[in-house]
Amino acid sequence: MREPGGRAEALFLLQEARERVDELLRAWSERVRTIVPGRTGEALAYALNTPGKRVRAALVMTSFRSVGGVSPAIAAVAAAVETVHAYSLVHDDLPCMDNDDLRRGRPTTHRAFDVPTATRVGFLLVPVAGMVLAQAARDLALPEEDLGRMASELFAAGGIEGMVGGQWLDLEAEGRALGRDELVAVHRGKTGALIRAACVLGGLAAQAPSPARQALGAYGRDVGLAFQIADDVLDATSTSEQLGKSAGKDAASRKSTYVGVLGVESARVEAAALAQQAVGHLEAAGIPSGALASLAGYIVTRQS
Ligand code: GRG
Repeated sequence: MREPGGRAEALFLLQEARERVDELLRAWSERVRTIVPGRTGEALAYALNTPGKRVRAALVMTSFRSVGGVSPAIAAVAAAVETVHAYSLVHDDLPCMDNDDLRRGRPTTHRAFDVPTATRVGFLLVPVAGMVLAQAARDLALPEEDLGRMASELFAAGGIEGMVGGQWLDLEAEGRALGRDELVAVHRGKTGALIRAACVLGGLAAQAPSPARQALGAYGRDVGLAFQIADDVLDATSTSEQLGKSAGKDAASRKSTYVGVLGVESARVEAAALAQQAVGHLEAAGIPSGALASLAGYIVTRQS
């Protein structure tokens, strides 16, 4: 089996995703400001037009190409996934959740504006994601049935059986030691579900057959969990300057994490094993795995 790795390739894929998705999100920020007036529109643009690593975007675009997709319009699907992610970050940072001041190296939305505005912005980003996705399907000339499938995947991943459910469990568990199975459920929900959906959406946009989409989903499920384990490690081992968000928050809020359960080194080993396993799903399905292996390797060795 090919080792996950290829850091240079991963960095190239991320840079490409950043350039294309940032441009689209800049245009959407302008557009939503004409729809949502005043301070809320300004805050919406602030939250949407923001510098992320674009890991989810790179996963959409690379999954698409891995199963034969060729259109540059796939960047618009990636932008829709990043819009749901942007919503989650705005709400995650609110005082009623993680209560954070710093995100992507700048003040969180409720700090730059205020809590009611940031709360509205988070909710508004969900229908914006719907608009971005619908435009993406038009750009890709996909039939409405495929748009329906993509929307169903994306919003289910963002909902109670995915991101919202995982975050809910996470909040409820603060100050309580979770068993490993519970911790896996939190991580798969709050972080893994959207990452898995990113990969599946790439397959749907390419109109890949069901076995290929399932293999992408299995890859995404494993790298999604690996991503959050790596996040736990970074929270425990990095500085806020390196991360662009507050470090050391998990210990301060007595959150259960992989680092708490396994320690830093074993958590790293677990994340690397998941990355390997993820690539194995692609190989078993005969999907060219090089670029997705590079991204899996990046996800578990990243520094921010
Ligand atoms: C109503 C209970 C309830 C929840 C609302 C807020 C929310 C839904 C879910 C939170 C999901 C969340 C923020 C999980 C953490 C995921 C994570 C590790 C984010 C950081 O991702 P990166 O490193 O960030 O890709 P950038 O900034 O690079 O995009």
